[in-house]
Amino acid sequence: MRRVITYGTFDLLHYGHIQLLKRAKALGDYLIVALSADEFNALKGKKAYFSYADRKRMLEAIRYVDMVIPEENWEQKPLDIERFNIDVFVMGDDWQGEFDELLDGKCEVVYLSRTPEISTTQIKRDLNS
Ligand code: C2G
Repeated sequence: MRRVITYGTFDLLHYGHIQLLKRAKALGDYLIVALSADEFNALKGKKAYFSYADRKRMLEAIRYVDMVIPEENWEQKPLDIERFNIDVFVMGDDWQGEFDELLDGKCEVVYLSRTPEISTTQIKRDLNS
């Protein structure tokens, strides 16, 4: 059982997120999503439109997602890798290289290409224009 993990806010869920989750799941058999808690989003300088509970509910409805856990800080990644016996850590390539050192030797680290034309920020901008 190859276990995959990925992290993110996943606010205003869109097909870029779905594409990432689909490709992440294809790298193994079980996909855990560490979903940024509202408090952690504040640390990231983000304010999600949907609450953690609502974002979690939406992710849990996606066929590629097997488990959703809270992401509460930057430091938990190596602990999560241990705790959930993770084989593959996956992020979009806007994070290219960011976690190589932190996870060195702990698991495979894979950066997948982002879906270029869509983002939560773009959606908000378009809706406000
Ligand atoms: N993503 C993507 N294509 C898009 C938008 C997002 O592939 N058009 C990917 C991102 O690269 C990321 C995931 O979807 O891997 C979630 O995106 P965000 O919710 O924006 O996550 P982020 O705020 O980057 O949080 O500790 C890591 C952070 O929590 C990542």
